[in-house]
Amino acid sequence: MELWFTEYQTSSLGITCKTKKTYHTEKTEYQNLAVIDTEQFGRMLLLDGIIQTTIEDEFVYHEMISHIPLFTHKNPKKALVIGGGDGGSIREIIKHPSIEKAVLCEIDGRVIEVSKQYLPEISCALENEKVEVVVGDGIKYVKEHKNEFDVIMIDSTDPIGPAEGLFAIDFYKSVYEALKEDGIFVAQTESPFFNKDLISRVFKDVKSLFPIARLYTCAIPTYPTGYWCFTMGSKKYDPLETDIDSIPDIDTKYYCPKIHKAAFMLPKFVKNLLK
Ligand code: AAT
Repeated sequence: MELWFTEYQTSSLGITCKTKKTYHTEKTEYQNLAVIDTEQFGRMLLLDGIIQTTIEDEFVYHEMISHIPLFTHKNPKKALVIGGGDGGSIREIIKHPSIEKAVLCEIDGRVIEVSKQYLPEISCALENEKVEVVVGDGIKYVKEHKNEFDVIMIDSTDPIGPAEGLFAIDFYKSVYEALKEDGIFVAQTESPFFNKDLISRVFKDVKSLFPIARLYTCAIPTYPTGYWCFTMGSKKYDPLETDIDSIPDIDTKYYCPKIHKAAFMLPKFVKNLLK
């Protein structure tokens, strides 16, 4: 018997995948959590029926949320990931030799445990000695830390439920305060086709707080529209001025020095969202 999974991305559009196996389903304190295996994208982590990451395309998101800010910063030592319980962003951060400590603050401990069990390729660095895992609300964690991090990444679910506050200006203010004087933050900010108002509002908020605000994009086939963006706020370093010739060769599949700058070259309709 053929079994297919559909994520309803909007009320009139979805992505459908032929499945091979259901590894896990549970209702956690925060959300419905599932891991399924699909023909096209391999194992997939679902939260409330929404694709969070898949074995086949996770590299794009995790490399792009991490290496762009880490190589924009000249010497990142301490990094924080909010959300991202699958561990993919942490795995990329650990590839940077300058990193001394990487903290993961994920609200749902079950996402971490289930990722360790079924997505070892993604979660593999969570046991690294440089990594501290905190199970708790990222909003509270960021508020309680001042002047501490070089880079903060908001690797969050879509702006609903517990993640809603992670897209609010008050949260970005506490992110500003949790960063050191030359700190950088990046947030995943959804699809330029479907989330125009959100992208415009977040960019305006970030620009009102940080001297440098930038937006960059990449291609992620399993996220709505396949075209995704990240918003960066930086206190000192401009990613467009990164000396890309000095970026060392690290083990990546999407990110490379040329993409470091090319990702910021925006189509007109995306640029227009930032006016
Ligand atoms: N690495 C790609 C996976 C994610 S998962 C995002 C995580 O954010 C989830 O595990 C969720 O439990 C966690 N989260 C949500 N709200 C909070 C919060 N307030 N504090 C800490 N963690 C939180 C990103 C997927 C993007 C999907 C795009 N469609």
